[in-house]
Amino acid sequence: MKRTQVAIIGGGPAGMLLSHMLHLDGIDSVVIERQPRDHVLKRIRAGVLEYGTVKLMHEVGLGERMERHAHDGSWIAWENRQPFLIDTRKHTGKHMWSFGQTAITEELYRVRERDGGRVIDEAQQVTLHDLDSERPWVGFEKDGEAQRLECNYVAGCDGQHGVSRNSIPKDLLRTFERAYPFGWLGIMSETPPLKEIMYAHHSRGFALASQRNPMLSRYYIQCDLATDLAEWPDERFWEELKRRFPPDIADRIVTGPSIEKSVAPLRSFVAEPMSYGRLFLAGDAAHIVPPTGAKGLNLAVSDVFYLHRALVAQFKKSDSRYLERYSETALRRVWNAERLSWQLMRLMHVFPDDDDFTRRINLNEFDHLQASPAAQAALAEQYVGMPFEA
Ligand code: RFL
Ligand code: PHB
Repeated sequence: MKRTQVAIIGGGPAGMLLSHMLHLDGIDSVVIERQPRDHVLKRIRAGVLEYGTVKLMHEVGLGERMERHAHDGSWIAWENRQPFLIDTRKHTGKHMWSFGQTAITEELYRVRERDGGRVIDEAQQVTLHDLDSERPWVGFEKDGEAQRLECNYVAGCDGQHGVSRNSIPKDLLRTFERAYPFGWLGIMSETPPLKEIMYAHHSRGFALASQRNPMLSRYYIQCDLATDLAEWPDERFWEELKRRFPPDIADRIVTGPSIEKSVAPLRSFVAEPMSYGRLFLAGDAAHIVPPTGAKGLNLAVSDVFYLHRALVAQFKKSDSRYLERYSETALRRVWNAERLSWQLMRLMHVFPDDDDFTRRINLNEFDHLQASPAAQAALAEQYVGMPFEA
């Protein structure tokens, strides 16, 4: 327990996928997670995955038996106008997947357990040391006892509020940020979802219809950041949701009791560089996208793809070139997703400072997208995800 090749901070999808992929190449890792296991397994988050994300998961033996649904893309609806499909299948030959993050996390924990992977749950006071030396180590407390784990490399996969990013000296880290002045109120309900995923703009605010399986729907509406859930009984949510979709679509929404309800704040954030000495950041630890482009988990997976390749080259061939270029390579894809998510945020939501000019520009952007196959193709290419770089 005292030593491993790669210490992975955070047992979310990024950390667990990295641990699994390293294991397939015979590289040892230990995952250090702050939360209890059932908390990690119950977290409800992503629902839409890129074609390349699911393809990679299959290549590493994951997801065959998991519930998933292919979609030709997602729809964009606009008050009083005809909706259109971001047709990824037509424009790129690739489809999108509905694939719940909860199921992915469960699958990752299942295979790591099967393969004897080491995951330390409920690790407290995690600290990173000597990252700029050849012998970094991780300190933490488990069951009240101080522990020390030595390693060759540290992977910082501990999400938005972890310790890894903050272990990089302040003067070496540059951050870029947009906070949005509203949130998403989301519910999960055991009702049959709409057939397709649909983003809707309305003068009352944004709404999204998504799904997890044929009897599990996921819906969101744009809400005030100060929203009090007690003021949002199910009936009020359904009524507001339906008002934001075109009437013929609203009529098809099947309502029922919610089994989960929460408010998610929305943020764009990037930290550069994504590495320092022997520490490499991956996933939400390095960047956050607002959920409009459905990119967060997809980016976590592409970071892991690049980081795994780099660590394998280092351990197996003493080739450090990929590690040296990791941050630069990962960031190209990150910024692409940041731009798309930000654009879709601007287009689809009602901002408090929107004036008539902005409203006309957004309306024109929708009309242009709806009428122009070239504009739809450009959107489809980004929505389905840029390919991983060689
Ligand atoms: P995670 O999932 O946050 O996992 C990080 C893990 O690190 C642990 N941790 C620590 N461990 C040790 N020591 C510490 N000091 C630690 N601090 C934290 C945490 O407990 C946790 O277990 O990050 P990771 O692995 O990078 O994965 C990122 C994704 O979870 C995230 O990007 C997505 O969920 C974003 N997202 C979506 N992504 C998509 O690709 N498609 C979607 O459709 C999509 N929808 C969404 C989303 C996120 C949402 N919310 C709530 C933010 C919808 C929503 C509403
Ligand atoms: C979801 O199903 O949770 C979901 C779908 C599409 C998004 C974001 C979240 O853009």
